[in-house]
Amino acid sequence: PGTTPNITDILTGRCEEYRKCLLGEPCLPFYRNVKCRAAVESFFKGIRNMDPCATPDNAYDEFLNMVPPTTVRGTTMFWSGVMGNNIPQDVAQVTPEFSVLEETFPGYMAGNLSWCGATDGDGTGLGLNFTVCPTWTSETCPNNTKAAFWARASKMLATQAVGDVYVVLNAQRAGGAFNNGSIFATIEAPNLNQDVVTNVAIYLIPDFQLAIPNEMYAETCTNGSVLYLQNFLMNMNFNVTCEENPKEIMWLQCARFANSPYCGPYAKGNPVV
Ligand code: NFD
Repeated sequence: PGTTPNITDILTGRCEEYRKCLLGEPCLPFYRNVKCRAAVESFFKGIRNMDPCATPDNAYDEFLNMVPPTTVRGTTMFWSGVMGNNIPQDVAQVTPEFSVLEETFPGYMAGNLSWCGATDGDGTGLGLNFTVCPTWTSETCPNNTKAAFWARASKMLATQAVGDVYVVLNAQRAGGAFNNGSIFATIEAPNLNQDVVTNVAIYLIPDFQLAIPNEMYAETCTNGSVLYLQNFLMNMNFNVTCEENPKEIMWLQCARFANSPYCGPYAKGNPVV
């Protein structure tokens, strides 16, 4: 895939926006003192002149310690398998009760950007590739520059989460709503802290674009990989709740996909007229 050629300017601009609390997100006094030039420099420091498929796990640690992801108690929302329409991100943006990684300082800075290291140089002398980056697959390019970033930021998000947390899963995801190889499964869930997380609420949502009438869910809260996830979390001593098609998410899905059979009078839970 292509890269974001003016990534340095974008990162700097977004850093200034966040630092100055222009985004309306919970904005800590700590962030006011962030030096954006230094932050952007540290973002690149660990990946310059590096093989884009052999990024060290800790490549972004200096950066992430300068602008750590933080969320308000009881609001942290994870998602997995539902990226296509940005539904969790958009719900979180207009719902103060939910905070996703993409709303945190590092998540906002890096959101929707593409970048990678380069060992052979591309003439810019920056040790980055401004033309093309290898596609992520676990087989061909497991430790890619971008994957390492989201993995580490996700780990920090999970580690700092306190109170009730949420995870939005796609009931119709091929292979199961809870995917064993996902970042949620491998990094976020295992780094939640049993001592401070009071409940893990699973929000199981249908894929409104794939919606097939009369087949409400491929998975429910009581079968398949979602049941497995609940047992996994309960064995880790977490309180767990699970809700199918929760109204907290559905309102936005129905605003976007108003003709879906999951919306309107025939949707589950709504009175038949
Ligand atoms: P997904 P998830 N390496 O829908 N997050 O649970 C690379 F390179 O399956 C945010 O994996 O959900 N890409 C962002 C990967 C990105 C890998 C990633 C991997 N090992 C994670 N695994 C973001 N904002 O861009 C998955 N991907 C790609 C955090 C996959 O191709 C969020 O806090 C797809 O484009 C969220 O709770 C995207 O990552 C959770 O991790 C999502 O894969 C979602 O990761």
